[in-house]
Amino acid sequence: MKKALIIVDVQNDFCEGGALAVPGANDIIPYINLLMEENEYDQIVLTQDWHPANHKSFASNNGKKVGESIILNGVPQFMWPDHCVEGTFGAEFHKDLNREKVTHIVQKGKNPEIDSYSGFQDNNHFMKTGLDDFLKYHDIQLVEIVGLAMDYCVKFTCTDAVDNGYITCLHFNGTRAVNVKPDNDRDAIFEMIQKGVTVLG
Ligand code: VGL
Ligand code: ZN
Repeated sequence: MKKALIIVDVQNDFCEGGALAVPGANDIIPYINLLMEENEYDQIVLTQDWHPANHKSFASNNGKKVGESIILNGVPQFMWPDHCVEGTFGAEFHKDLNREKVTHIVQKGKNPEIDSYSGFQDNNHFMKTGLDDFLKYHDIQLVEIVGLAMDYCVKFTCTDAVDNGYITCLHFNGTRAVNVKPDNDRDAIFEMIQKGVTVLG
């Protein structure tokens, strides 16, 4: 059986000192590097949050405050600080992440009108990113998922992986939650387990 490692959004803006820093984010990088050393993955995929400067998930582009919510094209949208703007340092992968064995990169969140937490598709379930096609093309049946943030992009990537038919494992030690809402980390783990995600570590 072929397996892939999916590393979600390990980018400067989600790490220490970044525009949308996830507490403890930097601590997962050595763990992820070790996973890649100690396991033989058939594919290693990075996802990269990659927004145009006018992206509607930014509070600044809606005259809102960070933490408020709006309805964006029919779906609730949390208002984030400006982050992972295409071509900026914040959008780059963290320098300590070992990228030697990476076989594929998926950028998401490029359409200014809709956010894309999942590595598989946008939040409206309108456009696929190509990740499922890539994994199916390479006969991947099992995915292990790590990265940032556990309660947003990691959660939706995990639940979409289950929906797309993959045996899906989350490495608890390879992820951190941003927790902009109380108990969001706990709720996210509960949702993933209910969906059929196996939580490791
Ligand atoms: C993310 C909020 C906004 C994430 C991306 O990577 O979890 N969260 N954009
Ligand atoms: Zn984003």
